Amino acid sequence: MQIVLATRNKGKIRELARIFAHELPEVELLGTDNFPELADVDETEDSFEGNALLKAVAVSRFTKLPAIADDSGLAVDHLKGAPGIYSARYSGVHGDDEANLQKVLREMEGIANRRAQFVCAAAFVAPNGYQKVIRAEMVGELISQPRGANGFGYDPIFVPEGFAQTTGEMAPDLKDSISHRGKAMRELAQIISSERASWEQ
Ligand code: ITT
Repeated sequence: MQIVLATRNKGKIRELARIFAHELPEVELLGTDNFPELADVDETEDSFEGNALLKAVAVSRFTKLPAIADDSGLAVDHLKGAPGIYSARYSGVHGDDEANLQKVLREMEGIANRRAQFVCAAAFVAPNGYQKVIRAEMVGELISQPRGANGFGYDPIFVPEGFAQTTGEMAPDLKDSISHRGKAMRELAQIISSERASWEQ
């Protein structure tokens, strides 16, 4: 069984490959690199779920294969949910993790309420029109000095509830076991497996 991962984010690709190797070892995951003609998908929806579906539909249509997409981000309570769906381009430059993180830190300077959550919408779309979207979250707090070189994005400033380490300091398997992406993708993998008859014809 082949499924295309509809993402160009290297940090996500690493995590998705790990999670699916565990959950659906019989699946061969193809990256978007296998399809050089594939155009970038504009994320024009106003929700994580909407954008995840947009990406998965576009990639499944183009490749004629089932596709999985992840739309995710950091929602900070004091910033009324920002950067939210704009997490990848909060500083103005898409994918500049360091600049995005520094912008959040500047906006949180001196702020006592540091509660935030990572959100992931995981979408699966098959060529026969089958669609599924799962959303999951990981709650925690923002620190003011980045720590840890594992992970990507905002991981160096995020400490999950019940832990002392940032997700940037955690061993990859520990992050996967509690993360927004781990939870959403494990649930999605179970559905992909149990509903195979509905999306495979
Ligand atoms: P694709 O659309 O190609 O998948 P992207 O990076 O543009 O890649 P998103 O629009 O979903 O993807 O943005 C996700 C951003 O949210 C990502 O760039 C990080 O800044 C942040 N983010 C999401 N999950 C994260 C995690 O587990 N750890 C740290 N930061 C995360």
